[in-house]
Amino acid sequence: MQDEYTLPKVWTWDAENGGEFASINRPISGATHEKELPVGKHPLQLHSLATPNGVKVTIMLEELLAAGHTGAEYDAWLIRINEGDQFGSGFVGINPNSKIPALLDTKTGTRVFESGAILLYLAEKFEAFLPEDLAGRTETLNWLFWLQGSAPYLGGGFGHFYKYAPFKMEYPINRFTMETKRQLDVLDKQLADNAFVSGDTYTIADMAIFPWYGALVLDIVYGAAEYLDAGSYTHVNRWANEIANRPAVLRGRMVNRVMGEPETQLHERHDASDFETQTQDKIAPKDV
Ligand SMILES: N[C@@H](CCC(=O)N[C@@H](CS)C(=O)NCC(=O)O)C(=O)O
Repeated sequence: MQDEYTLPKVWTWDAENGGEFASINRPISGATHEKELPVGKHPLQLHSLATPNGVKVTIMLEELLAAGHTGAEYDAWLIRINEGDQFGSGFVGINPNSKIPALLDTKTGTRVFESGAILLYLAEKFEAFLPEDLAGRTETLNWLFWLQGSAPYLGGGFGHFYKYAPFKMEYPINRFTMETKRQLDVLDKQLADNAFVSGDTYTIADMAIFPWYGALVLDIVYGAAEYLDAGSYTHVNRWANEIANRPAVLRGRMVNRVMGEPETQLHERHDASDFETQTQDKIAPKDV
């Protein structure tokens, strides 16, 4: 048994806590340095990284383009969160919460932060991937909000203690494994009766949930599929495989990606042709 933690009267910040993210986590908000954001040629300027939260948005943008919404052309700029880019003054100006993804619609000057809000903004702007009838729209938003509330238990809870904490601790791993499996069971039951998460059609709810729970069962995040017995969630697996093979999803997962095989990494995306010419294997063959 690990030593019990004796609470001090008042908590103080121990910057070197040994955890994977100790260098970027702080108990205060706001910018640490002045840095303007670059602006590209398209109305939509995305500042992001290909984490599950970031990928939700690049999947949506690629799906919109694939569906013929040419107004969804976008520039995707890389925010390296482990180097502190999210604390630059320009980024904090479009997201005071200093977390990717963040979007600026230069046509209207609208800033959008929180990945769920970005998906909803784009769905409403282009009238796509969100049912128009109130009942269908509400069911889609039920699942979008479900994801935004649930994923922190998967990422900040299970993923953190299973993979990133400085050592393995039974109590938090048990607690968050229990909750993660409960959430997978919720999804599995929903997908037993529905082709997509909110019904018969593919919506922003699928785009939000796939990068977390789809990636979990396909063993793309945390390497925990065996530990969670992820194969037993057969309906989640069926749905995840189908979504993973959509061309727009394959492209969306490449944008702002800085890990994995060089041909899967498109650090910045400014044009549809970048997928063919600007991946890391093409632009920096020896330097990746
Ligand atoms: N609820 C937010 C969560 C965003 C989030 O946690 N982003 C992480 C990467 S996945 C981040 O930017 N972390 C940087 C930091 O915490 O400093 C959303 O859905 O957009």
